[in-house]
Amino acid sequence: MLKYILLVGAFSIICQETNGQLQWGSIFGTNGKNVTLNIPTVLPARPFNPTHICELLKLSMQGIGRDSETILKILATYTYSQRYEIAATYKTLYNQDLVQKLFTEFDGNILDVIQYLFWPAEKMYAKEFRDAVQGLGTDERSLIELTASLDGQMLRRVSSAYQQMYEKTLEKDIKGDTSGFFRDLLLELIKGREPDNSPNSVALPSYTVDTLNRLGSGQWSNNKDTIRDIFCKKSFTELAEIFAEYERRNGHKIEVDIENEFSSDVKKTLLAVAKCARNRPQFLAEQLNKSMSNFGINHNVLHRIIVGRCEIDLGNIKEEFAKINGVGINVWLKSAIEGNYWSLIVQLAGYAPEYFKD
Ligand SMILES: [Ca+2]
Repeated sequence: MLKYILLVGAFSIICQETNGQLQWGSIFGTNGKNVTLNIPTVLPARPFNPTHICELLKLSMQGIGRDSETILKILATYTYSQRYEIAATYKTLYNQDLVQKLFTEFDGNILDVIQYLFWPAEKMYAKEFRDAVQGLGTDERSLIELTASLDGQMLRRVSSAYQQMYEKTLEKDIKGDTSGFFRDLLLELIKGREPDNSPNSVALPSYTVDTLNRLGSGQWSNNKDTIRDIFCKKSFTELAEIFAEYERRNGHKIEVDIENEFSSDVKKTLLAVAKCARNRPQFLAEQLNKSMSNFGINHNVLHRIIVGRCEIDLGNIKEEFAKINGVGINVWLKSAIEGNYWSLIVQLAGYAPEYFKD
């Protein structure tokens, strides 16, 4: 049984890699625009037999000693909805909370990852927002990353999850921790931008470029509402078209003007939105790369990017990361984390675990 599951797990990783290569690169979508396909690193694994998986988990956590290899392989092989089903089955079979049981088997930072794997994404991001504002000071970089990179629909779900979890609104907590135009931008962003497939997103980008160009040099900060509405409300797809048109008409990228017109956190927020509209995987790869400092790694950034994107576009983020850093996420992480923690993270990112090496 153990061999069977491991074999299935290995096969699903191979399929993902194959898919990754087949899907990789740009294709021309039906509307003639250049579209890059998202490459997840965790896909629904088939066959899927929750009862057999639970029996294997139970066996792996029985008695003294534990079979970490099997447990982590299972955690990283299945999608969120499959894990949800596994946990429900485990409860039915053994009348025990699987996550609580896993918590008794491991310790340290891996527990946060395990928790996130069994939470819906909006709950994870609500916790990440909470960590960014809670207590003295503010983690502006995280607020910018989260509000600039998440889809509008997700941000609306996060606001609702936040209220349920902390009995106060995300809006109120952001208001209390930030000020000025930076605060206005964040509050507008958490309302959620238009979705990329919205029928409203086909407005001519040249109209918006007209509006921006009419503001004039040095005047953007006197027209904050206009800037806010463009950067915080329009879909990423539409923004990408606006920025391309802006560059065509003005002879330079919009980022040059953002740099000149604003400073500090406002500038960083607008640049982050621009980057996400152009290439979100690249933006997230940069955030991941910056999460490592002389003080070690920022575990929050690592957890939310790996867990939050593994079923969406972590494959694309890996490609971008390798371009920036020169090595893969798996190798890069070896200088910061180790053991089961490292193993779970890299498997979620679609790498083979290499359990017994190092
Ligand atoms: Ca605070």
